[in-house]
Amino acid sequence: MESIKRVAAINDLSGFCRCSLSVAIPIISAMGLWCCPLPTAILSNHTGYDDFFFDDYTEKMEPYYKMWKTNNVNFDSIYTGFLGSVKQIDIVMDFIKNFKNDKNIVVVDPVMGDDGVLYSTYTKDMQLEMKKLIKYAFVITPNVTECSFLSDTKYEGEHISIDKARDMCKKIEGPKNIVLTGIRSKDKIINFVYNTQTKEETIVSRNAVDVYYAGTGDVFSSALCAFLTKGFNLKESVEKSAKFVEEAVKHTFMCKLDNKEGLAIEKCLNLLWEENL
Ligand code: PXL
Repeated sequence: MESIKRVAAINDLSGFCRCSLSVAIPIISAMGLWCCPLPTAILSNHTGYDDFFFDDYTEKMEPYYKMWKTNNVNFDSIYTGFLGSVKQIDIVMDFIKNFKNDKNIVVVDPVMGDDGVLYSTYTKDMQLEMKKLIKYAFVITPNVTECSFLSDTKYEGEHISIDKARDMCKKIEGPKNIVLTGIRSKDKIINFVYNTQTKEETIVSRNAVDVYYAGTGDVFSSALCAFLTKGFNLKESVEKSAKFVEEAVKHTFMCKLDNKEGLAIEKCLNLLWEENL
């Protein structure tokens, strides 16, 4: 009997916008994996809109996941994304201590900000706490803004040199691997993959489309987590995830859709099925 691998996805549920759990669930499921959500907050829409309803789920998270423990549930990977408070980051570390074993992997997307600024719900203390959480990760997937905050480096835009990318990654302590996403270079988007132990580095570049879509990082990290859970190595997983994002961006751009609403992944999910990428 073939078992279905499981991903514990710790992220918010934003009802309107393709981000966080609203993309993690379909992407992970489309790849034949079982996505088990642990919500961190429930929002009407993401915080990039001027107005949003935000229901913090901090107090519920522990009793929720303790039932998973009581019911002897286990996971092949643990994937964390948007977190709404310092306490929540601590709860996620406890979650990892409870569910990490010697086989499963931890993917931390340190969702903190974009374009050089932290998201409106993100405090300085949360930033410090995130530096602790990333120590548990097999891989983290910061964008240039998040990498700057995590490495205490001045943000100077998305057009950074590989030397600067490497310098920032070297300053980040804890995770085994870093995939620094969204570096811009002429008409390319570069993902800089850095192994903090062997110092090995890989550059994965794709064609850029000059529009920013909300939740693109969540789409990339969800796919990356799923490919890793399926057993692809990090380089293959980054290549396939980056290719998927490029296809989704091209499709969304072609359809002239609102960039605040995120990537129109619905008609691209078939690409994730088995050998389509
Ligand atoms: O895509 C990152 C993200 C996730 N969740 C929420 C957000 C954002 C970015 O704005 O607001 C609630």
